[in-house]
Amino acid sequence: MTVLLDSHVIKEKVHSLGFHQVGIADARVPLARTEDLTNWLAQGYQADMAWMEDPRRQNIQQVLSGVQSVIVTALSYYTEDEDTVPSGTAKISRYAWGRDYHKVLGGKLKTLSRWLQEEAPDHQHRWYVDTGPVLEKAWAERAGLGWLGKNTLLLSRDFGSYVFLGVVLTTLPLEADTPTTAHCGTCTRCLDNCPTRAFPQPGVLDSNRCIAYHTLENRGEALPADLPLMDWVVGCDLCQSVCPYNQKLSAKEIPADFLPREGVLTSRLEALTVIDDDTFDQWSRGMALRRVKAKGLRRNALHALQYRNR
Ligand code: B12
Repeated sequence: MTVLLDSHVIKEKVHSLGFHQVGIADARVPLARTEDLTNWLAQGYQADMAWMEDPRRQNIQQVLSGVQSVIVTALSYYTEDEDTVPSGTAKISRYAWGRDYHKVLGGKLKTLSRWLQEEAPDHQHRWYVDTGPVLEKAWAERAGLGWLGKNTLLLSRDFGSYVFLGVVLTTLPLEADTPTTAHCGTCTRCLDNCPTRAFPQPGVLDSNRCIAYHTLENRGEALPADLPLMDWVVGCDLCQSVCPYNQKLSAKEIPADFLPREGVLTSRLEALTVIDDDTFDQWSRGMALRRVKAKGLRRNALHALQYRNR
């Protein structure tokens, strides 16, 4: 039986895989956001993430030649657990509480791509979750999943910003969705709650000042001495936790994969300053925080403690 592959059929398939949101963007029209990326790079806001300068990120046709559509998916990772922890406990951001989202979304996107390959064998389909030179948030915005908030994250009324994004680039021509309007209004809670003032203007993040950047991507031996980590050791949620759209979310259909694993809400900063490689290796299996590595975690915990006690 031949299935007619139109946008509707594809979206049904995406939902059947457990994704919470899906939208389709026309890949033939260049993204206006590309110019924003150029400006962002010119300001040096990528800090040491030189891979952000990959020219393919500016032109999706260089990622997959002949790409006509971008299928953008979102999966919520919100759980009802409180993210407030007792003093002296290390703070680990929600995205890293459970199973590595690259694995969770990657599994689903692989299934989707294989299905597309079977149904449309004359076309090419390529999936990414975080791993490719693709402006995922900007494509999600164009595909109508939500708007880019003042904290720069993709945000929607129904799912807030605690969503992971994944994309499938395809040479299939598909009916595209319409972008939504932005609904941050005059609210500036995310900007005001950032202790390092990492947003030079609403909607623009300077990674050099971002706690998440320093805990996750800074590969230096030590962090800048004057950087307040506020006890964060893996990522940071300060510009999300205060967002009004993240307050009343339903965690009913969140994959069990994202429930907090042992230690993510209870590890003491002191203990993490001396966590040995083997213990970290055991603990971090299958988790996104593995990327920080034992050495990075020790560095972050030490910095957090030193900053507190200075
Ligand atoms: C690099 C990166 C980072 C960097 C830089 C973050 C950033 N904002 O760029 C660091 C390490 C800091 C980081 C942190 C986090 N990240 Co990250 N990150 C990425 C990555 C790989 C690329 C993002 C990117 O393209 N940045 C480049 C800049 C130019 O993009 P941008 O900020 O969106 O820039 C736009 C605006 O600045 C705007 N703009 C530019 N100039 C101007 C001027 C004006 C006036 C206006 C209004 C707008 C504007 O246009 C730009 C282009 O779209 C994506 C995955 C991907 N492949 O897309 C994940 C991704 C964005 N990260 C994600 C997550 C979960 C996080 C964290 C929440 C993790 C955590 N808890 O610590 C934090 C959030 C910090 C934050 N507020 O952004 C998710 C976000 C999901 C969502 N809901 O949006 C993504 C999409 C990964 C995924 N597949 O799910 N991340």
